[in-house]
Amino acid sequence: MPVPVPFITNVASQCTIEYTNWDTPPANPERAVDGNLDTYAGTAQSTLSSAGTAGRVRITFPSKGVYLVGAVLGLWSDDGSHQINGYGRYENTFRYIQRVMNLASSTSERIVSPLPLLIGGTGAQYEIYVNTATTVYLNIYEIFVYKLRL
Ligand SMILES: [Ca+2]
Repeated sequence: MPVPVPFITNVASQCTIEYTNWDTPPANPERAVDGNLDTYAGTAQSTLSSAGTAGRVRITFPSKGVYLVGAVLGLWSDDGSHQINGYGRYENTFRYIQRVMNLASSTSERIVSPLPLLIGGTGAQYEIYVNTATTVYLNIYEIFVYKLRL
């Protein structure tokens, strides 16, 4: 008989989530952690005068541990292509892990799932980068934070 796999709960709603560096942070941040893939926290927006970071999504875990982190995002801009960089937080230091998404230019919303991050630490961060002067838009449909072990 197959052994049942224990259900791992998404603890994103227990995390502290901050939207840093955005000109306009999302108006309804609670919708990023409401467990509903159809609702989004949005629309975060930044206008850049040159290539750079449009904004960050910082996730602080409810406690230190090993977590699998993912998201469903809607991302677009008036010009340019995008990168999403993934960081882990270890105590109060953010460390770059890897680029979790490369996206060609799109002037209409495109819904994507970046590569998941496996982090042993205290938090995670997505950094949204654009390669030219433009306005960038982000809708965060859902953030997933699965605690795998203490
Ligand atoms: Ca949602």
